[in-house]
Amino acid sequence: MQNLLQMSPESRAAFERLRDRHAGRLAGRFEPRDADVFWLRIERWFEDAHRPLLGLYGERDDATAQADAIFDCVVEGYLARPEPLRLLDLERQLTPDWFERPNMIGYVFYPQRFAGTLREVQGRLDYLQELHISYLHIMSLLKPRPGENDGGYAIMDYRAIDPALGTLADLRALSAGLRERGIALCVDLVLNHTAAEHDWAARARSGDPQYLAYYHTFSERALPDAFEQALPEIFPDQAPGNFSFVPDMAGSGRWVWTTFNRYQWDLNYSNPAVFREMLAIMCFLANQGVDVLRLDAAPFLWKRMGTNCQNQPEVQLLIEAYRALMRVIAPAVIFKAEAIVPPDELLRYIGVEATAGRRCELAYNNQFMVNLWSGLATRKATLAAAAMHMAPRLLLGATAIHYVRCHDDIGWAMSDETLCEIGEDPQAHRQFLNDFYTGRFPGSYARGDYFQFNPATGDTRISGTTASLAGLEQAIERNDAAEIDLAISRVLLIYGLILSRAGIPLIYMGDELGLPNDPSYLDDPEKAHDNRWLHRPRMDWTKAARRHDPASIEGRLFLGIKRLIEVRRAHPQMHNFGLFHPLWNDNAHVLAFARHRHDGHLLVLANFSEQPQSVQGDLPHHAGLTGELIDLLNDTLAREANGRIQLPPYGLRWLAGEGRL
Ligand code: OTU
Repeated sequence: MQNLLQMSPESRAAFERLRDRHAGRLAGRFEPRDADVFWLRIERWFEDAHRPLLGLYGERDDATAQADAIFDCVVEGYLARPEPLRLLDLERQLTPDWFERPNMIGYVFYPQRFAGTLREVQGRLDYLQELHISYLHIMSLLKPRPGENDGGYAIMDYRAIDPALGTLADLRALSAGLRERGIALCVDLVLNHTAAEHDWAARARSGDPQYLAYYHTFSERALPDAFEQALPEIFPDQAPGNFSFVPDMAGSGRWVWTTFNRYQWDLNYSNPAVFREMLAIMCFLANQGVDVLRLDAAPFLWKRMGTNCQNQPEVQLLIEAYRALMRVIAPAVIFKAEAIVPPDELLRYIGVEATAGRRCELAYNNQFMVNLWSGLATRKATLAAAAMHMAPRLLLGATAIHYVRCHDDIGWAMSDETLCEIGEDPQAHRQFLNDFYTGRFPGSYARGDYFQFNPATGDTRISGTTASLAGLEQAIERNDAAEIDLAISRVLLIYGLILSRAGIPLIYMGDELGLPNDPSYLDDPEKAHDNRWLHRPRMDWTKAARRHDPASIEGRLFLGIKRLIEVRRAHPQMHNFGLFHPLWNDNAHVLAFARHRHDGHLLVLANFSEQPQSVQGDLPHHAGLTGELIDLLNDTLAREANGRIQLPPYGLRWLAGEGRL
């Protein structure tokens, strides 16, 4: 009632219409309390959904009918929500910080590469539980187009599972199995584009005007040419340009907007029918037991002439509308923005400050990821420290995914501003990192490859697994025990750092065993042109079998990461909801930051060099920590005889103490 009274007259009218259309149906289907739950939730979120919908589609003559149709879809979603998930909705509403807790540990893989079918994945869940995984991102689940499919990011049917992996029943069984183990399931929602073979695309191709309006298509080059003026290329060497000519389309052929590959057709979100279709797909996936929807390529959803067609304000309206509507249907479900964009842009994707609770709960912290690799290459923490000073100090109900690498390449998207601030020339620094991580820089230990080298601009990105980029592959090949030690310490340092931060740390499958680059993709004609497959190796279960042997490389990494996870889980300071306090200190090799909560205080120190380092003894005082400090990772006292705090090569310290907020 409260929320109803606060609605704008327009929203209230739309709400009343919805009630007239559906009150009887809901009352007929549910116990009174479950019908009430629907009306309470929709009252709460109506305005939050209606306002952005009017912003997006309000100028249309049929705006009212379009909005009504979208709200009808919400009723259908709620009616279809299965009972165990309805209970989960209530549980998560009572535990809104469920994804912000210290026990959240993420893991990501291609099911085919981890185990095989979804049933086979289910058979391997014990392995994940050993690492206390509580968030599992399974990529590439839905039915892709046949043949080349961009690693599963070209979907032909959003309501079917890739037949090579199993069926929808298998997905439901897997998600139920995960739920029993307390593991949330994240699935990609590829919402920027469909495969060219999707039913909508097939109808558009045949000239059906209703479906032509689902995509951005052009009979002549004039508009594409005008757009191209300001558009970058995402895959310049495998898919140059942003438009593809489809010769048999609507008679004489048309140009279709294809930001990524020619077989990935960008959807037209200025058409409310597209919005509604994707909402229905979100409901469908949520109702199969998906907990986290990863909004793939979110920045690209809205096009505007004269811009790079990324991060347009309408993208945020789309996210806000989807966010509010899904909260009515499935409050257990959260959104993760896949937006690999500069930090100030990124903050618009998650709900911070004025937008708290209205946008995505999660977003990848790409900045921290690239700064970790930059830190290892330069042996300096300066860039990561400078970037941290720009980050928000307090997050509530939203947080970051911290990761070391993912299935994509590493692009050096650190902000130019921060690079200049620490005295680095942005272009020269990126060039150095490219040289370093492809092993071209003298003395580099890394074994990576260029990804999408663009001769026009000199831009490139990097492919390679964590182990290979951190020097393990080379050290093993040279049989150099000291180098192996260092490489292992590097991997543990960067994984330790993502485990030190707020939010969800995300392990890429196989990094915990040091899996090296896998060049076998070159033998597969569907993959050979895309060297991101270099760092998407198959799980090596023979190596995994050595994970409990502390003398093996696999054991040192696996047990090392596992221990960090266990310490993290045990300490409330690791909860996302706390104050974050980045710190400068007197040693450029050492990254320092503090985390404060009413129930615990922590100073994190990380040494990016292969030499022992130390920092000023009064750093804890500057960080707001008092009294005796205990290192949670080895139970020792922190301060040494000379008053300085010592760190071993690539050392990480988690110093806990008393403090003030
Ligand atoms: C995403 O990545 C996926 O992670 C990729 O695997 C897909 O190929 C792609 O979308 C298309 O579906 O540009 O280089 O800001 O950086 O969406 C990878 C977001 C990408 C983009 C991101 C994209």
